[in-house]
Amino acid sequence: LKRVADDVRTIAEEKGHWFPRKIGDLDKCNHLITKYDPDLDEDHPGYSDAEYRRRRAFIAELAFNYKQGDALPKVDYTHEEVATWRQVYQTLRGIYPTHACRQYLETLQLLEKDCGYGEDSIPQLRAISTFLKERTGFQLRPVAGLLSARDFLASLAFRVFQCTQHIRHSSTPMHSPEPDCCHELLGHIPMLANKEFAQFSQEIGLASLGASDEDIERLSTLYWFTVEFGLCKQDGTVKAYGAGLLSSYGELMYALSNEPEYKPFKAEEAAVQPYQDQTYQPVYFVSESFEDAKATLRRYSLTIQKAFSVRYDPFTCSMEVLDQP
Ligand code: TIH
Ligand code: FE2
Repeated sequence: LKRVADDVRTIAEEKGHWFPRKIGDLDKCNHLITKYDPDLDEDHPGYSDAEYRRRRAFIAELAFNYKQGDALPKVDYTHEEVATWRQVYQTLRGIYPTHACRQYLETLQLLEKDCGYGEDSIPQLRAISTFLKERTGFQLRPVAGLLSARDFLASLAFRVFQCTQHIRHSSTPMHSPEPDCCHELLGHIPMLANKEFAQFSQEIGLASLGASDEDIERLSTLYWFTVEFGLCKQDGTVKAYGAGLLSSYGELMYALSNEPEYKPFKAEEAAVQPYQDQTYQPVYFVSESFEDAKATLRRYSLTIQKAFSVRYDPFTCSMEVLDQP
């Protein structure tokens, strides 16, 4: 239950949705979406694998018990899990030089040098969070699965990225319709280690706080077509910067083939484009450059109308809310 009564009610609360005011409030932003669940969905490759389901439940429990400020849980990955990781790492690593954007390649190299990235073991969130915090101020928090868009975006406002810790089923290494550690570690982390990217991720988060349901829907769709599945031009060719592409060999190859449709990236258009979350995207948005994607997203975030504005105070890790009557 939320305690509102003893707070002074501001315009922010009267006209909009509750949102976290301090970093510890992220403990309340844990509403999961149960979609593609290995316990409930017959199409999930783990559905008929009791051991996989037990493992998922165990790792999910680590996230459910986590409170802001706790040490990040370490997972002792099994041989089978490491074998899946190795296969994913090796295959993707081979095509990154030709398929990933420059910014991604730069930080991936750093992660390999300073953070234990490699095919032999699955890096732990604890070490990565320390690395990120020094580079861009982002920190990680474990999450049991797919979060509601509102909760997920809210954490970005605090430079907190919510990461799953389980791995995809060994039978589907080249694509997973749900996030797993391959997606977080190979898709998101290298991008979050880039200063510019970290900044616009936080800006999307700030824009989401207290926004209407319709604005959250548009913002999360925009997030989908950029942070998850964005392409950009670099040195005359198209490269991937979206995490959902950079963690899926199958979709990365497909996205940069001549099969899918490309549209020039425009925020207003991408924010309302219907999307596909069970298999490859039929449409990708290509921006003129990485910098252009960033500037466009930032401009869009500023157009979201709210009755107040927020500013993050990094000293107290809390939001300053400024009413704008
Ligand atoms: N499809 C991605 C992968 O195979 O790594 C994972 C996800 C991206 C976006 C949502 S789930
Ligand atoms: Fe993601």
